[in-house]
Amino acid sequence: MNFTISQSASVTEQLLRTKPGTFISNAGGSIQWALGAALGAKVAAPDRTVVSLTSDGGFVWGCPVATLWTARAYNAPFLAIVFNNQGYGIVKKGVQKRYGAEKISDGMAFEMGLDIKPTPEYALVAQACGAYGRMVEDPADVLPALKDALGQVRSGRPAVLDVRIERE
Ligand SMILES: Cc1ncc(C[n+]2csc(CCOP(=O)(O)OP(=O)(O)O)c2C)c(N)n1
Repeated sequence: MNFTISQSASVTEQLLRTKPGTFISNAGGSIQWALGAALGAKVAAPDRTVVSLTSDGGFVWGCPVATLWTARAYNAPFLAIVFNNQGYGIVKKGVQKRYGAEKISDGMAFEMGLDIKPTPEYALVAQACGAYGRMVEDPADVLPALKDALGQVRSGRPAVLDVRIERE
């Protein structure tokens, strides 16, 4: 399930899927789609490994407590990967382009509601719901974290990787 936004080009470049039904996106504008869609996909196809690729805005809007708790309680584990750039990146970029990046200070971006900073600890949100949660900052940790998280999912526990692609 893919609803990445600012990172969508690199995601589609790197995930070359040729089998139908293995890469599902939403052509509409619902930024929160990937989290609930992953839960639905797992319920519909319990034998498949389901991975949700979501922006941080999409994760927040995806009602993560309800979704992860349900995945845990109803035994529908999936992996959610949060592309955490600590803000509504595409909207921020548009505003900066229109008004000039130098005119939009960090303080103004926050006041305009373009940042999600300081970032919530999404790994802890996951843990609070009985899911596995891990924050990843160092690119060298991405692969081990993915293996870890997929192992958790295969053992029956939903998992969230909070991947920091932009730092404070
Ligand atoms: C339901 C819904 N409300 C509002 C929007 C408008 N919108 C488009 S992108 C975006 C935020 C993008 O931020 P994020 O989801 O964190 O993705 P990023 O660009 O940072 O990768 C919003 C609010 C939308 N697409 N869908």
